[in-house]
Amino acid sequence: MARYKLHCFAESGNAYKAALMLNLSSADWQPVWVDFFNQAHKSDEYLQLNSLGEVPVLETEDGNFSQSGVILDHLADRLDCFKGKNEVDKREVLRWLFFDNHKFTSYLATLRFMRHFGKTGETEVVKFLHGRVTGSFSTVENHLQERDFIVGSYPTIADISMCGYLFFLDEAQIDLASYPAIAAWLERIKTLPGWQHPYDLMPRSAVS
Ligand SMILES: N[C@@H](CCC(=O)N[C@@H](CS)C(=O)NCC(=O)O)C(=O)O
Repeated sequence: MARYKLHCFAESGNAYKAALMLNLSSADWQPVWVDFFNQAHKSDEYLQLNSLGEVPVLETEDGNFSQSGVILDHLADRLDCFKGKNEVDKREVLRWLFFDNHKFTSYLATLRFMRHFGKTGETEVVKFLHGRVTGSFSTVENHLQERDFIVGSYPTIADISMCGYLFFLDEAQIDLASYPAIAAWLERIKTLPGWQHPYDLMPRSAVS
């Protein structure tokens, strides 16, 4: 049995953050597919695993963890990689994890869901989300003009978290042409040994 079991589905950028970390770290892991589009994450069985009713969950020898940021933090500690190298960088990693969860992933994931899976058309809500996404992209673009990775010269879990939905940008209908520093950063992430696209790393639903 693998050391880590990741409850996930390939369309999930949040699950991808954990899967990518596991793969980049050469960890012994296996995916456990969650039938998200049939609401498996709201079943009694799944709620026993994660009372938040969210994907991902990582099963480990220390216990089960949910929230991708918590999972990344745990793995960085346990596997001793992709951590901040000093006190300032450690806080910088946390700063960007919070930013990602609040302003970056949250709006982008919802925008992509509405456009690609919900097929809602360009409603007022979609237009609002598009504005929030492009605003946060500008912030990240400015930040990355000065550095190769989120905290500086080396990759950390902040990069792994922030890039979670950026390999689905076609589905979100966001064009990177206006964000060359983000595009270059993504190319750097793709060269890390063990990088794979989310659709190659986790089981995919038949309906997506
Ligand atoms: N902040 C959480 C977000 C997790 C999340 O929202 N996951 C989605 C799938 S990508 C989900 O399970 N949504 C179900 C729901 O919101 O009820 C994390 O980083 O893990």
